[in-house]
Amino acid sequence: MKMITAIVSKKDASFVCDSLREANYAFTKMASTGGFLRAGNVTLLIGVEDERVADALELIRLHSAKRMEPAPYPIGDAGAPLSLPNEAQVPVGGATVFVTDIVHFEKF
Ligand code: 2BA
Repeated sequence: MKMITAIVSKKDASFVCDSLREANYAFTKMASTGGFLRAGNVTLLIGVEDERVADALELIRLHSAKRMEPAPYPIGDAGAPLSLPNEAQVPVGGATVFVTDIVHFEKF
């Protein structure tokens, strides 16, 4: 058995969780905060049988891949040159995933 610890952005968390739920994975969802940017993110603890690890990772990858999305410049942003379009492409999403061996698993 393995424990997948997946840190995903808040924006993607509900999509990742829905897909895991639909595929019958048991998991725990925790509100967390990035140590560097101090922005909120979501940490998922997913205990899975070895043979289901790849499938679970694929679901996480599918719903939280790093991508570029348009974001509007703040209105009245003094730093934005007038000639720029009113939105910019910013990186969003992405997941940090750890897969660890579980030595012992029990439910009481
Ligand atoms: P990512 O590397 O994609 O990390 C996103 C979030 O995943 C992190 O949020 C943290 O909550 C978690 N995480 C990443 N690596 C981890 C690890 N080895 N152990 C435990 N948790 C981990 P933040 O810490 O707020 O970082 C947000 C983004 O800032 C990072 O995105 C990275 O692009 C950048 N970053 C983080 N630390 C940095 C540093 N020391 N110097 C420069 N940039 C850094």
